[in-house]
Amino acid sequence: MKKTVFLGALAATGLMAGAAAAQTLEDVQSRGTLNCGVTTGLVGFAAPNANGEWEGFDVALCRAVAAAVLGDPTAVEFVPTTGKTRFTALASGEIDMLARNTTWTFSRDNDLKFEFTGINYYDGQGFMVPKGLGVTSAKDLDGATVCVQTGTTTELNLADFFRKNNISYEPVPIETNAEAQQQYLAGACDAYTTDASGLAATRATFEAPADHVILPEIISKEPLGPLVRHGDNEWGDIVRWTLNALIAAEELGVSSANVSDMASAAGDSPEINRLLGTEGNLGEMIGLESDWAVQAISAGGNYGELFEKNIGENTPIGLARGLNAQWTEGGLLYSPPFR
Ligand SMILES: N[C@@H](CCC(=O)N[C@@H](CS)C(=O)NCC(=O)O)C(=O)O
Repeated sequence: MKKTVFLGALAATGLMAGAAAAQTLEDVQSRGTLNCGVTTGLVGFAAPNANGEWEGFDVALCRAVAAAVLGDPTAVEFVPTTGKTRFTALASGEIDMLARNTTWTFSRDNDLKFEFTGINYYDGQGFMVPKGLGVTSAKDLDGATVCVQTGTTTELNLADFFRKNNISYEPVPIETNAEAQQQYLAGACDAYTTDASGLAATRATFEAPADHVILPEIISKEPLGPLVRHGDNEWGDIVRWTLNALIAAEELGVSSANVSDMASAAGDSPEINRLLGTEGNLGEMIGLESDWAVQAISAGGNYGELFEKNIGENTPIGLARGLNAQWTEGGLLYSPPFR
């Protein structure tokens, strides 16, 4: 019942924000900064570093959008949001876009009235347990206490999984990843469940990561991506095509190391020329400068560079590309053409 009331209120806010939504590009340009909603902290995806600067794979997307629109990847105000507060923050206009490990679902799109503008990480939900528990499969968790973040798809999938397998569990509801980590390590729950990337990121910060295992079952699809308000199409296109530009740049071999060279004069790849604005007028079509994609790619690199730097196999998080490889490498990343 409580949930219905909450969603109802959110829908009303969404409608009010809808009227102002079409303004977002102008708002960002006149403000001179992008208000980007991120997590409260998930190392590798979005967290402040020792100097208090936000870093991570989702943070990099905010910076790429700021670079494309404002020519400055540092012109971003990062707004920390929890699983519960993120949608109100977007619907109310407090943030211009959300880049926060957020799963694209039917009801978030159609009921909460948001527009997902792509997928920057194909994920799925998993479980982590202390090795000492001796559990090797999620199906052995009958009767377990499970730490889970509220306001997430995680909560719903957890219920579905136990119901489908006719086993029981006791949820330990938690608001933030930091709190979940603390509760889990203190033994307040037998298992922690969240997106598999989040489990890897969380475990990487443990003192003894090897004392914890991530169980083999992936119980859901979690296509994570950036979102804007429904009806905010022009702005949505900018977020969508900035992500596509980073993905296409990797496919086409454009990187932070060679982008300024490649952008200095038209080369012999027509698609690279269109992407970098040395040919055609794609920038104008999207309401931006002709070098918008050059700016986005220069901000932190192409998709592959952002992946390797923040969450890849040579980082403590150690994620393989897997489904997040380019389509040419057997993965799901597939940018529509730049033409
Ligand atoms: N993808 C799921 C779960 C998102 C989620 O809350 N993930 C956690 C762990 S991966 C997170 O980002 N926590 C950071 C925080 O607590 O601020 C959803 O969209 O509901």
